[in-house]
Amino acid sequence: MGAEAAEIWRATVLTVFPEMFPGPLGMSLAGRGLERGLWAMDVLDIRDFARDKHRSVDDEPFGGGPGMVMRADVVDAALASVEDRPGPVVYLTPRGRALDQALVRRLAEGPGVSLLCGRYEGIDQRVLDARDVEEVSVGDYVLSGGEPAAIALIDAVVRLLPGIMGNEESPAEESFETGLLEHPHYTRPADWQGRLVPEVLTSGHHEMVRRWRLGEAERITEQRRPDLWARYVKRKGRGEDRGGQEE
Ligand code: 6GU
Repeated sequence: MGAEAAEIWRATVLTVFPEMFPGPLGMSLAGRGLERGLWAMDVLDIRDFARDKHRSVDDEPFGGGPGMVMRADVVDAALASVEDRPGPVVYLTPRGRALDQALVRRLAEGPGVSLLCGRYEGIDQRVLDARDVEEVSVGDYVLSGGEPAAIALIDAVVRLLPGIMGNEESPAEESFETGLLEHPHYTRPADWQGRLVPEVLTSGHHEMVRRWRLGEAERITEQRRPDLWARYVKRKGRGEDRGGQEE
């Protein structure tokens, strides 16, 4: 039996701002995991794939208009350099499918991901058509580049990897895995400026605490996120034990 060394989950980032990485990913949970070799990250500078002496990665848009467009040939060379890496290639763009916990889970279960970060107005469409690239957005607002989105995606994936979370709650218990927003949390002091902690939480009655938290999570989800609530109610009606986003 070949004792194959398990490959660790690897993020490969393609960016014109490599100095943005690891950034926040070098700290806290993700940073400790990186130091301990529980995951790995390679950051490639797209500018290194430029061919001309000015190392230009962008040019004016055909048809006119503001901003610059990343060149197909440069991005293609950058993507060619990662094509043997395991896992999908994701282009971070507000035009993409919304990142949700289901996609995060799917990526965490795979061998890794290559993340293409765009800057400027976008990337020449022809290279996106020519290569197998999944477009992913982190929400309905515009960032000045894909880098903060890549950091958010990697953070969300890495915290699900084996060994990262330690003694903390299992991901199965938390928001978006249950399909509900989180219940409120309280710590000492029990009386803060006359505001008291809900009595049930100091009762020591674990089943009552569990039921109270579920009730609060349901109340808050129904109030704030009718979209999540409708899905939760539907799944509960079908007797499914796990909420959250479907694959
Ligand atoms: Cl993935 N990129 C940029 N530039 N803006 C975004 C985004 C991504 N997701 C939401 N806004």
